[in-house]
Amino acid sequence: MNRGIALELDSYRLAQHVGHIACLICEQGNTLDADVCRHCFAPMILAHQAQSQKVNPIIFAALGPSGVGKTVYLGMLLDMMSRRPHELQVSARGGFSVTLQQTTLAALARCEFPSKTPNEPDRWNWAHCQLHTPRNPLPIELVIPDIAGEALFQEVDHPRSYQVIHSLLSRSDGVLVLIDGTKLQSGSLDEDYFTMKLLSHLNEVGRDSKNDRGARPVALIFSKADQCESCFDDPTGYAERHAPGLWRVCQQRFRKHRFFAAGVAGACAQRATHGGGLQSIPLRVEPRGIVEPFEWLVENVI
Ligand SMILES: Nc1nc2c(ncn2[C@@H]2O[C@H](COP(=O)(O)OP(=O)(O)O)[C@@H](O)[C@H]2O)c(=O)[nH]1
Ligand SMILES: [Mg+2]
Ligand SMILES: [Zn+2]
Repeated sequence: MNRGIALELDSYRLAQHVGHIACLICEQGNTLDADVCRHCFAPMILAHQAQSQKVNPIIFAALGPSGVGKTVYLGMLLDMMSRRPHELQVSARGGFSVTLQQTTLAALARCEFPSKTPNEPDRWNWAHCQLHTPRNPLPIELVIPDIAGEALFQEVDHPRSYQVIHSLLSRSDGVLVLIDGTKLQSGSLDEDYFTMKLLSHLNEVGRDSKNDRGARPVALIFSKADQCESCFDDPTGYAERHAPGLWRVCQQRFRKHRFFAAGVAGACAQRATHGGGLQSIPLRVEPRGIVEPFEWLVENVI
């Protein structure tokens, strides 16, 4: 004889949550108790915090291939901006927004670079901050994630394979593109191709209307410039000489763009790893050119 048992259906459990909230990044609906968006895996805390302010935050994207220095740059940038006494300041909203700067600065203090950003979107660090500018009496909400380079290029090669990156690229109000200055210096054309590919893709997924394409401000930053000093003297001239393809794409397709150079380490050494490879270790922390691209971007967005 069979005995009946009661099984709660998934759909019935969902019905208990009558309220829905739209993900801040992909704008798809989620239940109120979701931690990460079920469509794109962006943290739902961003949507909850944004809802309390009534205005949609501005979104910046930091882009570039894996190993270009996105994590180190963003961690240092957020830390420097949060400690400034005057002018443009940044303050974190929620403890999770401090994690990126905390892990970066803790690693540098141990004479290490932070570990590689995982590929899974739910393991990325997102910073949700308030910008305090002398011009605006009210703070401006800003969201900036630290994404993985492999995931970014997978999305560029196979559009919509990473929904979160697709949404981020379409929704972002300003873009920081990092280019490895040391690789360009050594004559590698890979960086030039990578960035051209990225910018062409960015141009295609531009915000809302077609007229708007090319109006989005793009700050192009030569990273690790501490290892190639000539970047600092004239970043635009450096782009023209070492990355001519990229330079031309910027002239033709992005009305608002500017080249910058940035470096976090003052001096680096190489250490042999157990696997037989070499690992770069920062001997000194000497940030240069970190804040300027961000300030320029903010000026052009708000
Ligand atoms: N010399 C120097 N090396 C850097 C700098 N930033 C990053 N690097 C090197 O680049 C590696 C990758 O940096 P990371 O920020 O993790 O790159 P991401 O994959 O783009 O996030 C680090 O492990 C360092 O070896 C810098 O400012 N100066
Ligand atoms: Mg990273
Ligand atoms: Zn989403």
